[in-house]
Amino acid sequence: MNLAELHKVALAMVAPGKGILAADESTGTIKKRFEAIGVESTADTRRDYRELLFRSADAMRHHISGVILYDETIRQSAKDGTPLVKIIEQTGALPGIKVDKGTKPLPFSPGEVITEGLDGLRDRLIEYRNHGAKFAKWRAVIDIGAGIPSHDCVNANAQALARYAALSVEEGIVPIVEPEVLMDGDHDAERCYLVTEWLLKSVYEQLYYARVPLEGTVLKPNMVVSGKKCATRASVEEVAEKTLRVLKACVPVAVPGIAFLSGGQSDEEATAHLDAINRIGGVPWKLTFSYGRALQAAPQKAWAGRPENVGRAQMAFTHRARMNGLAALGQWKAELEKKAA
Ligand code: 5MM
Repeated sequence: MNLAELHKVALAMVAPGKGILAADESTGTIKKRFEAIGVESTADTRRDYRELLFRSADAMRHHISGVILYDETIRQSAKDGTPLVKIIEQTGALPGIKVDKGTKPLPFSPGEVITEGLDGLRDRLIEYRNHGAKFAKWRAVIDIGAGIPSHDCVNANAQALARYAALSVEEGIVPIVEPEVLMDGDHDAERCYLVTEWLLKSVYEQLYYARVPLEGTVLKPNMVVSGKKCATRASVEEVAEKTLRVLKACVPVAVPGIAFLSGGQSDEEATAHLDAINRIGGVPWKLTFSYGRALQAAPQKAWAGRPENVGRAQMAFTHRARMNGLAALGQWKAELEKKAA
């Protein structure tokens, strides 16, 4: 493990005006996304779709620092035979890999899940490193509801994140640590704040026990938002203020950067929130995006599985990447969205 090298990679992942494209949908998730646009999910359609994203030269060169890939994608080649990893590298972005194996019900904890994938992880990390992965990602999922999350769920997921992060650092791969508090419930933003605070404090406690050097890691948290079914919506300013407050209370200064997930926010909400957070600023970390849905919903709709729509889909992706790149600098303006429309 070379910590200086890991730190350099972590800083490159949160470079000014750039963020991470989360394209690591598992086979089940991408099938759902494709169903919504009337596309059959096959190895070829998944390859074609992801190839169009990675070949969006403007977006990739100027606004995307790294791409999180799925196991299938890191092994795939483009139609012309070029490995997808190479296409990403040629744009100057870093290839990364999702290494968790998804969630399973947590025993004796109805409604709660634990992320699996630690068995054999060291060997898989070595294999992914040989495929070119510079960073990895593991996502823990915490739901808010009546009586949940439980202590067991928060603790078990924090411990798994720490084990994963330690193994990744040991193998010379920067771990993205992703503890996600879901926004599915009817809870308000204050409850989201309290659960996020509990989760982040537990994660950094476990990372400390696992001796993970934080300089070689990146945090991927949720923002502090109202649950989707909550009657009262926190304003953009409130989301920004609460998100910064919880990060300041929980995240050590040694962490080089924080790249938020979008978690089901609309495209424009995710951009507006990131922008408002960066306008307040005054924190020791770079704050950027690591969006899946908020970067891909528009290009997926524009593509709809048709080769003749590839250009339009690339324009839609480039627009969202540019908007979020500006938000990462606190320079986004709502008018820019209207102009593009
Ligand atoms: C790309 O979406 C990922 C989904 O993975 P699964 O198929 O295993 O559920 C997800 O982990 C993603 O990397 C992050 O949560 C960010 O995505 P969003 O859509 O929340 O920005």
